[in-house]
Amino acid sequence: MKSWPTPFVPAVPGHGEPLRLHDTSRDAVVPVDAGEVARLYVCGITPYDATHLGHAATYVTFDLVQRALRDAGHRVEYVQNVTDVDDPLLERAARDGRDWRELATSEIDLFREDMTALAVLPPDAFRGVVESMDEIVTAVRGLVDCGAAYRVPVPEGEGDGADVYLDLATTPSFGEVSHWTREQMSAVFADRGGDPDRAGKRDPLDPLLWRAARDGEPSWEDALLGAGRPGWHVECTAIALNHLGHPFDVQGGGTDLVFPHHEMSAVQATALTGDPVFARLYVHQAMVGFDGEKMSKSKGNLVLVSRLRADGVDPMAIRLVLLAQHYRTDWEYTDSLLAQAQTRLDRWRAALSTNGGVDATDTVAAVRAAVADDLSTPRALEAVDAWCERTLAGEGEDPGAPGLLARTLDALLGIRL
Ligand code: 5CA
Ligand code: ZN
Repeated sequence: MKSWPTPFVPAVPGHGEPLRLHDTSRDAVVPVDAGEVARLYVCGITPYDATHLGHAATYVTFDLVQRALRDAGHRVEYVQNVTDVDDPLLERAARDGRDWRELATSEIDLFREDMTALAVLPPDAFRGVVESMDEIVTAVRGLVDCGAAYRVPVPEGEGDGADVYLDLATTPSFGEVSHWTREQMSAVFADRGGDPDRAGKRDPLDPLLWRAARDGEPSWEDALLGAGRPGWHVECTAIALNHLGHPFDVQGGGTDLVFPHHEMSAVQATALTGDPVFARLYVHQAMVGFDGEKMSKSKGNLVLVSRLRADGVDPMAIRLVLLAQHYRTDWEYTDSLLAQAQTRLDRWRAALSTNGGVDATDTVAAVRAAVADDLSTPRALEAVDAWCERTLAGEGEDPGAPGLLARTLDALLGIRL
């Protein structure tokens, strides 16, 4: 599907340092070590409600990854999916008496607007599940063919097909993304879309690959699988393999996706390709909370990007709220964080609209170094604050400094003043 407009990214003299990121599977900060082309897959939205600040944090984080990779001289191939058919979307559409397709379309449109306003670089391929059905079916069939999947007949009265599950007993790499214990896995599986109590499964954690058609649910015909729709994880397995190949460099999303989603996407890919590595790095954005809980569409404790925009908040201030936090630390949104970001933005605007300022060479280097060091954006912001304070105090008369720093903020942090 179409994504959204690409903002212009100015060139900054010189080159960024090689990017280092925290890899969940090794629990260490490691060099991304991409080739000339860096390949990035980020898990996209399930479009049943509007973009909240947690989503925005995730997409801004991987926007920074893209910007840092480009600055270090890579070309970036970036793929993002849209879960435009899945239980939460169908449930919300049913609850609100709306057509699920129409709900998805309107929320995807709003997401595009939010991403555009936040100056997030678009993916090269923005792929919905519905439009990717053939590739996903091919992946499920492949898992059946190689003996990694089994069928469980639909319970009586619900339909006459069979659901298809991955047989985790056939996937020895299971656990290598999260390194969680069975207890940890079992504790969250049901809350995160799993069905541990489904009768007939070989292992309660086996993930659903294909859900046979039920009355009133959308389904797609397949000669081998029967009518049905895909389980969640296999969409990302199929879309990533088809659009990026394997292994690719970075698999991204929020920490709520470490298990089961990224674990299952990876084992399914390994079962299909024989390649033990699906993504070289698994990078996760910490959870953004509000009112004492993870911000989530299902809980409804949302601060929406579109609501803030409608209230007249400058999208660059929203972006600065996000950049003021390190992506690996959970945090809670408060109005005072927004007020601080607005104050900072005003300060930066004032300093960068002077005719001259302190030589910006060291500040540019400090911003680059901070971003390349596991996206240490709070440190990058402090370096800019320091330059602004000195410049506003009248130190320095370098006429090129404000322009150079403004281009750096635009290119590396996506802050356009
Ligand atoms: N469609 C699936 C991924 S394939 C999904 O998780 N959709 S989502 O709409 O629930 O979330 C979209 C992205 O935002 C995911 O990467 C998710 O990890 C991230 N996310 C969701 N809630 C938060 C939050 N409170 N803080 C940070 N990131 C979040
Ligand atoms: Zn995903």
